[in-house]
Amino acid sequence: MRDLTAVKDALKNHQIELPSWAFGNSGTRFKVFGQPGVPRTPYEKASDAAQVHAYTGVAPSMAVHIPWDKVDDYEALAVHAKNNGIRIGTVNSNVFQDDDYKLGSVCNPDPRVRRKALAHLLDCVDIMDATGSRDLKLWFADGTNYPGQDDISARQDRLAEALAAVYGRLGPGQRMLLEYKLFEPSFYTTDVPDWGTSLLHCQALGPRAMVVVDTGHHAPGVNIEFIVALLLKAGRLGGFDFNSRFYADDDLMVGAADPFQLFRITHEVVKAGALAPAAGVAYMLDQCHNIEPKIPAQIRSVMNVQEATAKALLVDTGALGEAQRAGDVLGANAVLMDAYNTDVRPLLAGLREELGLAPDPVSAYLASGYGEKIISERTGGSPAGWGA
Ligand code: PSV
Ligand code: MN
Repeated sequence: MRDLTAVKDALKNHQIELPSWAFGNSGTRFKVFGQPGVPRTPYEKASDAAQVHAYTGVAPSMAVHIPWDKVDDYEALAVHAKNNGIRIGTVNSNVFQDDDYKLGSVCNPDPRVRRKALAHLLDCVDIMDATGSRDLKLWFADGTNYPGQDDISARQDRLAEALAAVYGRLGPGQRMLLEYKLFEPSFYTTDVPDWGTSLLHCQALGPRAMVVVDTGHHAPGVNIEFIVALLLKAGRLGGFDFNSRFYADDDLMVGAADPFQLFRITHEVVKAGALAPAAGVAYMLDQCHNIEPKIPAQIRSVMNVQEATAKALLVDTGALGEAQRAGDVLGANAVLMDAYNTDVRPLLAGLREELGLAPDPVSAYLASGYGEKIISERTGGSPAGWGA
């Protein structure tokens, strides 16, 4: 696509979802460095997420993680989000932070623990009903550390049984997104380690079960855009958890470690016509900001996704197809690289001005005084963080 008006229209319609947990304190297993002014409640997280949308114009929803974002009244949380100009998006389940889950959650050999985990997943669908969320995102820490520890195949049966129960509970228009992860916290087997496992389960369930690609959940060197292309062809790409990795599940800002990979991924999405919200691919961030200020880091991340997407939209598909059909290896590669090497920052600055926004969202946010305001206002209470 090279028609600039069409490129801008596509970018205006593109929506990126923010994770509530990006606004709370986070760290590594070595240390959590607390930051001043972080939210103490899910309501304050939504207020911070709304700032990101206010300055970028393309981040109108915030995903929640249960129980980190447990509140008494989810409808009230949805109303608060709406009053701040955003909505509550994907509901993420959490069956990995309870002593009962030491040997797994829905794959646990103990039926009592499996029932407890399933009850949580069903509660998450109740929350979706209250918030009006479309997607339930499932990630399981389940797996084993030692050969022989448990029966690999029986664990798959337990997983399938739980997934079927949750799928059966979904309301009209609701979807289930199944995320995979190569390893961690389990190191010998992981029960959903890759896109193939996730896809097999989704296909057994039905069309509203889809795969989530977290860009940090692969072995080094894996060609993620290939996975994306195949899932799109199968109609099973439910969404992304975007972040950057150098080594493992680093959760750094998307587009920071490898902006070229992000471009290659977005190129596959654009080619498949899957950018617009109606295509049903959820573009979510799954990040933690351990040492950098959180709201500007989310703004920067949204801009990184936008830049990669703009470049993908600028690929001259006609010339690319021609070069590919002619077997012109260097010509085809040059067409792609021309788009990647285009400086899209002026295009995006112009786009923001058309939307009535400041051309540079980070400096506009920093000049707004919001950061100072939350530091002075959020004094009592406990700052939110993992498990809070
Ligand atoms: C697991 O590493 C994961 O990517 C899942 O999406 C979790 O829900 C999320 O991280 C928690 O940060
Ligand atoms: Mn994730």
